[in-house]
Amino acid sequence: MEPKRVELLGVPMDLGGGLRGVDMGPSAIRIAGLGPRIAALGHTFTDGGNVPVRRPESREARDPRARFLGPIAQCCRRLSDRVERILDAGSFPLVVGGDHSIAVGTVAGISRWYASREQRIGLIWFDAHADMNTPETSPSGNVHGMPLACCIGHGPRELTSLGPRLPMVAPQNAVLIGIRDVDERERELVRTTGVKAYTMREVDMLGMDRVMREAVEIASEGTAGFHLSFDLDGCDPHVAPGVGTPVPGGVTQREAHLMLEHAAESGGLLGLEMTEINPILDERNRTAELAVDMVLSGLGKRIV
Ligand SMILES: [Mn+2]
Repeated sequence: MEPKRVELLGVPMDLGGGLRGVDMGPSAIRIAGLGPRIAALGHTFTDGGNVPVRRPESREARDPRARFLGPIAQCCRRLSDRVERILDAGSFPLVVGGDHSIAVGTVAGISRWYASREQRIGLIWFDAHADMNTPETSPSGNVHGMPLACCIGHGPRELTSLGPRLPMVAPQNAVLIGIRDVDERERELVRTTGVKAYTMREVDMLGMDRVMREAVEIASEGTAGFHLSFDLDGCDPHVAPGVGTPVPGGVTQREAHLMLEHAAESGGLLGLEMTEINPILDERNRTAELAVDMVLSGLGKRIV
């Protein structure tokens, strides 16, 4: 793989989830050696610092159907601007959360940059959950259960409108991988929007190799390439215990590596994002270390 200039942005946001702690994700992944290990691969690494985020203590949740929507949208707007500037500089955006609601900002930034060149982007979303609730369907009102819906044009206007157009990503270029816990009223959106969903059943039956080959094809069809948004809870809790909402029956460490290796080999990866690392629930930082391993595979690390 060609050497890249990789720029890290941390987004210490925990406004979108129900459990505290994912705001420490960016620190945990830095402590796990992210920068030096990316540099050791032959890339140039820059740490762009953190995007400022409001503390939940300083704000009221307000709308119970979309808690902290205002400050989340504000953070996503800042993040999207930073991501655009990274692309302007010819660098590769690597975003580390924080809860998964930050993906709206990342996707908005990448899609805006490509839209100004009259190109669209695809999206691969790795997750135990579909993240396709809306304020109308969400049982919890936690915005981290809504970002994929927002990226494909459903949800609060404060978030869906951050992109260059509505939707930021065409549903037919969006792929979900690894889901195994979908809310009752969320199902309909998963079924009807045109997003391709590879549940754990499909991963089991087809194998990650075929799933990822197909996913890359779908996300690349008519686009400049794709962003990969990786929620650590997509992995099995045995390998990634430090996540806010663990769900048994996830992908193995090796399957997750294979996914990132395919993304790297496709040549179409436009941005990469690691979310939902919760150091409070982790065991000696192993989930952050796993996230670093995943990033390295996504940036072209091979076994031999
Ligand atoms: Mn998620």
